[in-house]
Amino acid sequence: ATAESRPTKRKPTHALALAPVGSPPSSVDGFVKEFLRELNFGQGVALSTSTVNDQYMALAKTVRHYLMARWLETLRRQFQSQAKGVAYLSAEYLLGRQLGNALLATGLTEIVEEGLDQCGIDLADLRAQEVEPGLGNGGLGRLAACFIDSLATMNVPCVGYGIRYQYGIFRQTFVDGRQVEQPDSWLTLGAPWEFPHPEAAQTINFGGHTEHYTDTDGVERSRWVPGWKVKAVPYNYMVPGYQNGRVNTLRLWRSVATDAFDLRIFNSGDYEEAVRAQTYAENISKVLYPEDSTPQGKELRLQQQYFFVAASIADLLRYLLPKDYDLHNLPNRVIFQLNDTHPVIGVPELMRVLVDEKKMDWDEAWAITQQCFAYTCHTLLPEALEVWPVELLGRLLPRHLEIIYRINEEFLEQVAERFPGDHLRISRMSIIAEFPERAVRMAYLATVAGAKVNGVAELHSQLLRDKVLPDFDEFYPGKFTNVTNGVTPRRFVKLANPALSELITDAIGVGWLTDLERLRELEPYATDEEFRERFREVKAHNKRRLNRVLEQRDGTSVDDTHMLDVMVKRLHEYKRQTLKLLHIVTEYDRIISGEVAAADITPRTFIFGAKAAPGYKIAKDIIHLINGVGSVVNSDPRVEGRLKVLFPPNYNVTLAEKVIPAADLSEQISLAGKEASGTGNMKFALNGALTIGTDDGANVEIRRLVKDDNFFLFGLLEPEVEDLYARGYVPSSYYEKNESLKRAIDLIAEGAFSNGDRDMYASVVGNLLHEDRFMALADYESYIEAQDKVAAAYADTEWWTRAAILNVARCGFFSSDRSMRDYIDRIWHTPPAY
Ligand code: CGF
Repeated sequence: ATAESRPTKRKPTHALALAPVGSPPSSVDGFVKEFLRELNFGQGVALSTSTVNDQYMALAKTVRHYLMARWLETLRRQFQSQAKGVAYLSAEYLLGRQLGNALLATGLTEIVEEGLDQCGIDLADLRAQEVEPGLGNGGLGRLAACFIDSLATMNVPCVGYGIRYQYGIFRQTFVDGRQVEQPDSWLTLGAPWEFPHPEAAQTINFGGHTEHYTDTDGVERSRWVPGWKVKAVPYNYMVPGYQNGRVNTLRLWRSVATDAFDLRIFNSGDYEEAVRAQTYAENISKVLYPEDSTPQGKELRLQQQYFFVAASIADLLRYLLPKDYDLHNLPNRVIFQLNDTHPVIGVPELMRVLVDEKKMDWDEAWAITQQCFAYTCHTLLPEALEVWPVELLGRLLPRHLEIIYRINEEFLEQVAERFPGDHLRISRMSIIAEFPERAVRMAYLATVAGAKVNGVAELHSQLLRDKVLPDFDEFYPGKFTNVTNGVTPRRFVKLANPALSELITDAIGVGWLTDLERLRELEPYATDEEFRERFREVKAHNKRRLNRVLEQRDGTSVDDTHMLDVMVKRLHEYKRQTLKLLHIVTEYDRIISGEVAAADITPRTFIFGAKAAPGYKIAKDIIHLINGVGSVVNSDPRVEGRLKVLFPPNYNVTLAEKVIPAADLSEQISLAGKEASGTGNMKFALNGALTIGTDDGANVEIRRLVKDDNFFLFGLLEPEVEDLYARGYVPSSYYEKNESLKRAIDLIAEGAFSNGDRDMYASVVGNLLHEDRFMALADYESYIEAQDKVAAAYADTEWWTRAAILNVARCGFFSSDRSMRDYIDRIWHTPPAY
């Protein structure tokens, strides 16, 4: 070819570089081409030699391509418009599997199914290959995942910030009925949904000391001279909205050693020491702390908290704001939502950045900070409110401790001014506790700094104001508000329960998935016999589906003629798995004592799913007991198979998506005043299970909406609980008074579930009889009565189905879209930005 005919190598023009990338064609052919290309060029294999994992990886990356243009476009518009957005700070995101959600968001499911079929691949096999990122413990982490889903679907700008733990929540196995924890190696087979950006790493400092100096402008300033540092490397994840063309970002941080740090040690010739330093740095994001609701106060935990919050604040200032941005406008650009106290160290961090680094005046910086943070409290248990010893905080973050002291000093001056001479109040409200050791009360710091403080259900928010932070409520009128939790209907109805979703759409048309209150239109169908029949067919279908899963993973099954009675949640004394167990033992005792014939008992399969924190001894003993009871009940011929107890190990989001749609009865039986909200309760009701529950958390609102007749209420009310505590609670008196309770406890104590061994469950029995902090024995009688009503009601199939349909129809309120609207209206003021 002559020089003239040779194609010229032209650089892309500016316009081209800026043009959004195109998506692959949304056709079966287009998909297959793209998928095979990924398989060949991405995985380096031919279809004929590819493994299921290769195919899964290729599929995930192909689906990513379909989201990419929307993602880049979202980022571009966000930067351009600088519209106010949410920076959701959460140490946990319990995401669940990503593939199904991405397919749903892009509307590609059918095309992919058909395309894969042409390649001889079953989509279901590839779905099953995905290991869910278990980067959370329970409700709090799952809530964060629901919220970012809703914000993307509602077109609200949001970046989720968190930690990319190398090991998420442990994998639970049972050995002789006891919980054994295994590491959760979720990254081993590849992580196709993440995008690492080492070039955008942030340096995070720790330790050292502070210095005070006079600046060139004559102002007294402070600076932090850190002792050691690590690098925070961001990993981006797509957060696609539901079929709306928007993709928000979740940015999770991984810790690695800084090059400089390494180099210095390498140069000194100490190779071993250098490797140790590397490991030390990487430890920060190594593992999720498996404590739910009871923080352990470990140093590494504080390192994690500061690590991700400091990285996130620096990231936001560096990448999401234009150069020379006037930080006085920050409150118009971002609101940092503190998901519990875990990220509260972000408050002194923002102050440090503004005052020490950006040289802003303290008062100005404080005014900005107070508008930029809002705090969600998720608990009522005093032991769950995080407190950091001053010694530890000062050693790890000396400058932050100084800042906290100053915030506290100024705050207490205000308190003293308002309440002169009220020293008790001042010590009650101090951010620094003096006993049993000097420590920073993170919830107080968050309350003082936050523009708003919210609880997570009506009752919880009320108790928060009345019992946990009453002084603060008085001091800051209007600061406290409630936002009742919610769950995303995309994952927990559409993806988890396609059969029900289809039935709903057949009845009321499309649109309900993004406007869940429309489920109300189902109400008239509750009285439609044919609809009820179809509704029951959906449940039966979901039970069969669950069976296939259980058979495959554990070799167990649910009898599909049984009522499915489910209690899935973290193992915690306040949630009262023991109360559920006492009910099962009572049913068993009724049969073996001859009180009722097995044939006259409503056949039930009980499913438990629960992880116990590895150091929580009594919780682990309870797990052991559940398994003990299960193995005896399941194999006793006198029971005639009418009762069955299943405890599939390693309950997680993936299993929840199969268990919840199959359930008939949802157990929400915490002691009144102890469960902040619960979100499992919402998922069950939306999937047509009836609730047996106490007047606690969001149960209160569920019951109000579905109406009393369609909810099995039992137990003490919160004021009665308080009253009973005050009068002196004696659990053994209930044991003495109630014959069937006595028999149930005696059966356990005498070894009926431990081959006659009376020691095996002595800790649980002793705890119930002599301590019973959460009053299981006090609520036993009322619980059994309610369970008897459940059994009778279940026998009336038509009544039960009607009530189940009404539960679905009336629970649209519990969409996390509604929660987000409430946050937006009352706290964030971040309207949609397209
Ligand atoms: O947060 C919880 C859950 N354990 O993660 N709290 N914390 N911490 C509460 O106990 C639940 O009641 C609540 O639903 C959940 C999310 O707000």
